[in-house]
Amino acid sequence: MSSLLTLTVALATFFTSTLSHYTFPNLLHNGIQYPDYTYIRRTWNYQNYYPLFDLTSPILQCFTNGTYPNPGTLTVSAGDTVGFTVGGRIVHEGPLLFYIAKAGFRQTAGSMTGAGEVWVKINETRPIITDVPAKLELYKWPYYNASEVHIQIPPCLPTGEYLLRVEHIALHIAFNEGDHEFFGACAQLRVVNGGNGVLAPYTSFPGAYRSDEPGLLVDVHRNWVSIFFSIFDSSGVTYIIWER
Ligand SMILES: *[C@@H]1O[C@H](CO)[C@@H](O)[C@H](O)[C@H]1NC(C)=O
Ligand SMILES: *[C@@H]1O[C@H](CO)[C@@H](O)[C@H](O)[C@H]1NC(C)=O
Ligand SMILES: *[C@@H]1O[C@H](CO)[C@@H](O)[C@H](O)[C@H]1NC(C)=O
Ligand SMILES: [Cu+2]
Repeated sequence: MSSLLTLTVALATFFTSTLSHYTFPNLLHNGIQYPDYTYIRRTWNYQNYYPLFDLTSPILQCFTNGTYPNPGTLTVSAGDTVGFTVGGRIVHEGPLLFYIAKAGFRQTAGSMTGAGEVWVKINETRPIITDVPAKLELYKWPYYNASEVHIQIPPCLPTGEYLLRVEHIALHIAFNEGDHEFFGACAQLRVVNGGNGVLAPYTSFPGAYRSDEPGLLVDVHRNWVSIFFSIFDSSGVTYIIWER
């Protein structure tokens, strides 16, 4: 009896994690879908699709834990659009964000860790609100049920090597502090034909988020009147790259 129970619990856990959670395994560029974890660092959850909860973990940098196979670095032009496939589907309420980090002196996209104040947010997709007051139901999030996500490399981004970090934050039960779920991955890119943009402001992982900030300790099911437009601003990290 107890072994049957264990099996049932194990199966339930398996289905919960793989059916309702997600990864970002394939890079998309110029009509090509690259194989799993090619140009993308293989993430800590590539088999079980688990969410990351711990905002103090260095895993938050690129969603890797320890070693991963060398993914290589893809050459793209500034202004190109790149995408990530979603392993599973994005089935939770929450914003989709993209961050970028430039390789420093004597670093490459392959050698840099993503540690330190090196990250700049380049995009954040919020819910589409047509009625006020509004509950932030699943369908109001533009990436609900998405099987791929896309980002334009800013045309003004300077030439160089970069990590491009995709992040989806699930907020469906974030009314309990700590019950935010983080999913993401980093692509390694060599950006050519760049511009004269200035990256700012910088943040770090861990460090960018606090579990009690208004954007992460939030009931997305209640009736928002006006403050919903600012609930994802609270990390203090806003856009973007300034055109010089
Ligand atoms: C990360 O890897 C270490 C060492 O293998 C392991 O102890 C730890 O549980 C892993 N963390 C997660 C979140 O899987
Ligand atoms: C962010 O991404 C969204 C969705 O792809 C797009 O509509 C928007 O223009 C982007 N914003 C910036 C500042 O690039
Ligand atoms: C998600 O998308 C798939 C494929 O387009 C579709 O078959 C499915 O019905 C969608 N699910 C929901 C809940 O919208
Ligand atoms: Cu979940």
